[in-house]
Amino acid sequence: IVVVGIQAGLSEINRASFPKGFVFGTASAAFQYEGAVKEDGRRPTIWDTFSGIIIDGSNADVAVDQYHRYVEDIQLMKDMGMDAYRFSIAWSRIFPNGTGEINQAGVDHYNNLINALLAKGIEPYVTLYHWDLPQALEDKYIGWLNRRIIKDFALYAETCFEKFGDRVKNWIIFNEPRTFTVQGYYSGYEAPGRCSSLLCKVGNSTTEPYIVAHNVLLSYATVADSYRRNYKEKQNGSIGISLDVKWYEPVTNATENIEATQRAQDFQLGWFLDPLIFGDYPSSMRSQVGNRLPTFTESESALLKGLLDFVGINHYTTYYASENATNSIFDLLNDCVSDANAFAIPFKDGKPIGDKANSIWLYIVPYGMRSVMKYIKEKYGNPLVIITENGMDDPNNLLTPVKDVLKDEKRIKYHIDYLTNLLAAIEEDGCNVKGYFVWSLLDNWEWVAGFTSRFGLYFVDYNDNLKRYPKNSVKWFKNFLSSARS
Ligand code: PSG
Repeated sequence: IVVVGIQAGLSEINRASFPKGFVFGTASAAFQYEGAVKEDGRRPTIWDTFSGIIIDGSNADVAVDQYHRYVEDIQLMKDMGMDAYRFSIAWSRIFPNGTGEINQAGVDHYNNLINALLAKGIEPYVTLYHWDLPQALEDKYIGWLNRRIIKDFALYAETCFEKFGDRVKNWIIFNEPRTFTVQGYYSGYEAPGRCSSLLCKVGNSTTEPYIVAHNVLLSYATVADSYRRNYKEKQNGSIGISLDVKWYEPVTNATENIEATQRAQDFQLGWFLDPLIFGDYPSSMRSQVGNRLPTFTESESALLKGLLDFVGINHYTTYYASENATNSIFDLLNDCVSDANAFAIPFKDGKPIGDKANSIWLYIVPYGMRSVMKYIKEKYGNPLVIITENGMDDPNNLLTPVKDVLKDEKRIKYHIDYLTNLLAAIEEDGCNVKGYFVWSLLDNWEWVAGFTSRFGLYFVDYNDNLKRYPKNSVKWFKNFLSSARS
């Protein structure tokens, strides 16, 4: 669409353009937001102890201090007219040692947060695992590499259903298992920093990612089955997972590139969604990975199928895919797909696929949103989808005055263009989508990028007591959301 102005009234879409009941919210994660890492009984997670590179040398001990400022932050959501807030619970606040005794102070904190949201009419969407594994379980049995984790994770999840499920109706069991599997156990760039290259002390990049993913899937099945049997009816909620999905566009129409593009998608979305919908890994994965890929028993496979009430999709960007197995640039671009014998980059003939945001991997390609939605509809039988993350970042430019950083017209255009494509997917392609969450409410601690990346609708002043300031995109969303609901 042609963007003629920044006010929603002047762009062609607003809330009323979306189907009845469509939910708009912002998203966050405990480790990136809370801080207060030593308070109220919380014990360390694998991200507190992570010894890999954080590019600005920062840590998340304070982060953006949401642990203490959630009342103020909820008011910011309310000011925009947001319907919902997606946040994650820190496992190590509920069970500081991963298992064993419940920490009541941790339960109290999330009760307060949930009650404060509901008091303002904001619906909580709760992620149970956004990468912050209690260090105690890493020490005890190497965390996700050991099947023992299934039982401990199920205890944690059931405790959350038990304590919060009377008020929380939307559960996202895992955030982006592919990202933490690949970055934590293949490249080693993220916690727990295991890999076979010199970067890591221990690990095995060729086998561990597949073992971890397998244990994550079995954990999902155990938890979702328990929710369905013991809580769903009583609590009347729904349960899903958030998967990171780039759109892959074949770099040319050559058959080998089209086939490579399909393999790249199988190794990304299919790795997790095929088991959860069809009961097994994609056949391309089984043939390419061979005996390094764990297998499901018949009963596991039967259990996995049909346990998703919705599919959460975190979508940001689109890359070109081609057949080509060997290139070290893989690691840099967060595309560990060498087993897929597919190569994906955001360039063709040296030209970028779209405008770049700040993150090295984030190119702006709005039509990818529509393509991903259509692909999911066609391949997986039109399941209910929620966009659990979409957004873009600006650099933390220390020389630009705050008042200029607040002029984020690029972010406004990003959301207009992605939302327009999402709407087309719903209206013209018949995709079943019921929500859109912006990553993120506030600038926050962006993992390896530390504080150098600003994804927020609100700016956070790291030099002045973490004060929050609305960027222009806040005004845009406020206007967009103030239109009458359809
Ligand atoms: C998501 C998508 C890609 C890379 C990283 C993420 N991609 O397409 O290459 S991580 C994801 C995460 C959240 C981050 C946010 C922005 O769930 O915690 O802060 O996106 O990176």
